[in-house]
Formats: sequence, structure tokens, C-alpha cells
Amino acid sequence: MQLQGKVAIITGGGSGFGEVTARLFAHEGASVMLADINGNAAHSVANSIVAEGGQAGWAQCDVTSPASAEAMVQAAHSQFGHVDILFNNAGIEGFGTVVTTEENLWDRIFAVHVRGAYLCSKYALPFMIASGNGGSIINVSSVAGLVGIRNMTAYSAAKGAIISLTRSMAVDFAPHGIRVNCVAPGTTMTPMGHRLVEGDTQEQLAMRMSRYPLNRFGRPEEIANSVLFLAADSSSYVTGSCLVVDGGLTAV
Ligand code: 1HS
Repeated sequence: MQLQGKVAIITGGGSGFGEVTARLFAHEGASVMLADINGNAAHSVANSIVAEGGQAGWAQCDVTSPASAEAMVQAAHSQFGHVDILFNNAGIEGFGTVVTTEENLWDRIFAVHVRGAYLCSKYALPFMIASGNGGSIINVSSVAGLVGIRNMTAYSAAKGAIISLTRSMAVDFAPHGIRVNCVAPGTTMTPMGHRLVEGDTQEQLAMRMSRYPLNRFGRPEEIANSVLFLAADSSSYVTGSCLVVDGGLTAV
């Protein structure tokens, strides 16, 4: 039980990385607060974790709204008594070059990924600091934040910003024993990954797959295991890092 007695907030907890990570965290002994803009999805994952003997709560939350992010963090603290781990996982995809990306899509992508991680951290950190027990924040970057991925300019720029945000937060909160890291996955078979792949022609899919030396896309559990490592004490000397979980894409 690597997270026994810990309280973890997971944004985007209703599906994808968030759902799979929440189930793993609960299995490792954490109480999990599932936050999602789709409240029904968060509720249903929380119910299923509780039915399996875990501890879970849920909140409908728009991470781009200060009031919504603050209320969600407060709810986690009220329900479970402390906040130890924050997985800033909420994210959306979007496509286009700088020429073809609509301004509202650009703003929405930055709002969900960057403003969302900023706001949830802003409201969770005071609880972590007050506890005196340190904490762990895990953000989600992407291979798109490290190398150029065609036609995903806003997404790539936001995922690059997440790496800088991670380093900056790591430096600011290290004195409180709070570690901040990010993961950088490649295409993974979540609902988002399926949408990416399903939009491909056969030729595009072959080209996408050919970038992965391990010759397959990621499984959500493989990302969740990396997030667990960063959340748990096994990574006690790791902060400000970006753990690349990409089947070798960025090694080529
Ligand atoms: C969406 C996810 O963050 C990965 S970006 C797409 C990378 S690739 O599979 O098209 O090379």
C-alpha cells in the first residue's frame, strides 16, 4: 500500500488517465477526490471505487474557474481532512497550425491545461503547506511538449508550458517538502487517444505508430503506474522532473 492514509485530488477523474489513476491510487490506500467537468462521470467512477471497498468522493468542477476549483479543493479537504496529492490531469485535445487554429480554441486549450493546473495548485497548496507533511503534485505534459507534433500547435505550446510550470512550482515549494513533477506520455489508449487514432487514415495511423520504437501505443495503466511513482514516497528525491512515458518516441 504505497499511498496508505493519503488524500489525492484527481482532476479529469471521470475518464482516461484520471479514472485509471484514481482506481490505482485507491487500491494503494489513498482516499481520492474525483473532479471532472462531467460530474456524472466523476460520480460514477467514485461509486465504483467505493463499491470495491475504496474511499472516494466526487465533484463537478471546471478547473478554469477559480470559484469551481476552490470549491472542489475545499470539498476534498472537508470530506477527507487533508490534501496530500494533486494530480492535475484535466485536459483536452485540439488541432491546427498557427494559421488554422481558431483563437477561441487556442484560449480554451491554454485555459484547461495551464490555467487549470495553476488554479487547482493555487487552492490545494495552502492545505499541503499547513499540514506540514509535504505533498506531491503531478502535472500532465506530453511528448507534444517536447518535440514538434504536426497540427497540434496550441496543445503542444500548452504542454510545453506545463513543463515550465512544473519546474517553477518545484522550486517555489521545495522548502515545504512539496514535490512537483510531470509525466509526458505519447499517444495512449484513453478516450482521447482513441479519438486521435480514429481520425487517422490507414496511412496516417501507420505513420503515427512508426514513431514508437516499442511499436505500440501506451496503455493507460502504464501512465498511471508512473504517476503513482511520482505521488508515492518511492520518488522522495524527485522534484521538478518530467518523466517521459512514450514507448521511446522522443529517443529517436
Ligand atoms: C495526445 C498525446 O499527448 C500525444 S500527442 C501525439 C503524438 S503522436 O502519437 O502523433 O506522435
